[in-house]
Amino acid sequence: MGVSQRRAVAESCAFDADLAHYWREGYAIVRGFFDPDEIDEIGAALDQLYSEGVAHGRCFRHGNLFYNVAREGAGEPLVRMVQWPSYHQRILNAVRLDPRFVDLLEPLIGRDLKQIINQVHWKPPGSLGDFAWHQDSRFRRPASAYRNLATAYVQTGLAIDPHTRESGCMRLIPRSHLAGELAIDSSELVLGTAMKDEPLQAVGLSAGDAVELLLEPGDLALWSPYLVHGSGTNSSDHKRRLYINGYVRASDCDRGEWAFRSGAPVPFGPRPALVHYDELEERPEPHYPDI
Ligand SMILES: O=C(O)CCC(=O)C(=O)O
Repeated sequence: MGVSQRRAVAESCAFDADLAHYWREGYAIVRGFFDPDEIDEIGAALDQLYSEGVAHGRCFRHGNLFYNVAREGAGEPLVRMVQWPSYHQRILNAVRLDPRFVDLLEPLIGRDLKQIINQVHWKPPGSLGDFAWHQDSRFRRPASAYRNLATAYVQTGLAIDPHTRESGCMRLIPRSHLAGELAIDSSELVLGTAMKDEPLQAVGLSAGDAVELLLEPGDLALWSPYLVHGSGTNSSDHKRRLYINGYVRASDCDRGEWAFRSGAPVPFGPRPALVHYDELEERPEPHYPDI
C-alpha cells in the first residue's frame, strides 16, 4: 500500500469481519466495546492512579505493580505508564476480567486465557509520550516462555479519550505481522523515543504505509504481537489514555496471571505470578528503583 492509499482506520467492519481483518491486516477495532458510563468510571479510576504516580514523584515498584514516572523540568511529575494497576484498583481489575473479553477472544485464542499485560498509558498534552516503531514480540522474553506468538497472543487497547492524529494515536503498519519477528533496531527504549523512518526502512517497511488508529472513548483495538506500530506526541488540548490488556492462550505461556479458565474469570491468587519482573522473588517489596 502506497502513500496515496493511506487511510485512517476510522471505518471498522462489523464484529465478524473484524476477526478476519485481524488475521489479514494484523489488527481490528471493535467500536463501543464499553459504554460511555463505564468509560467515565474507568476514567475516574485512572485519574486516581495518575495522582498516586504524581505523589510518588518518581518510578515506583511493588511486585509487578510499576509506576513509570518521568520529570520534565521543574513541573509536575509525568506518569507515563502504570503496569498491573489491577492488583489494587478494583474497577480496572473488573475490566480485565470482563466476560466481553473472553467472548471476543475465544474465536482467536480460546477460553483458557492468561494475561501478560495489564497497563495504562497516559499522554498529557505536549508531553514525552512517544513510542518508537516496534513489535510487542520484542518484550516477550525469555522467548522460551512465550510460544506461538502469532496465533496465541492478542493485545487489546481500550480508548478512554479520543485517539486522533493530534492526540498521538497509535500508527500501525498493516500486514507487517505476516513477516514474524523483524530485526527492528532495539538499541533505544521504545517509550519516550520518537518514531523514525530509518529503522523501518532497514527492515523493508515504510512509514508511508502506516494507518492511524482512530478511536473514540469505549472503542477497543486488537493487534498482533508481530504488528509493527508506534505513536507520536499529543499535540491536542486533552489527555490521551489507553488501557491495555494482553491475553494469551494459557497453554502457550509459562508466565502471566490467569484471566479466564473455561471462560470464567479467575481472580488474582494470594501471590503475584511471574510476568515480566524477573526479580519478583528476590525483591517483591515496595521500592523506588534506580532507573
Ligand atoms: O499507547 C500508545 O500509543 C502505544 C502503545 C504501544 O505501542 C504498545 O503498547 O505496544
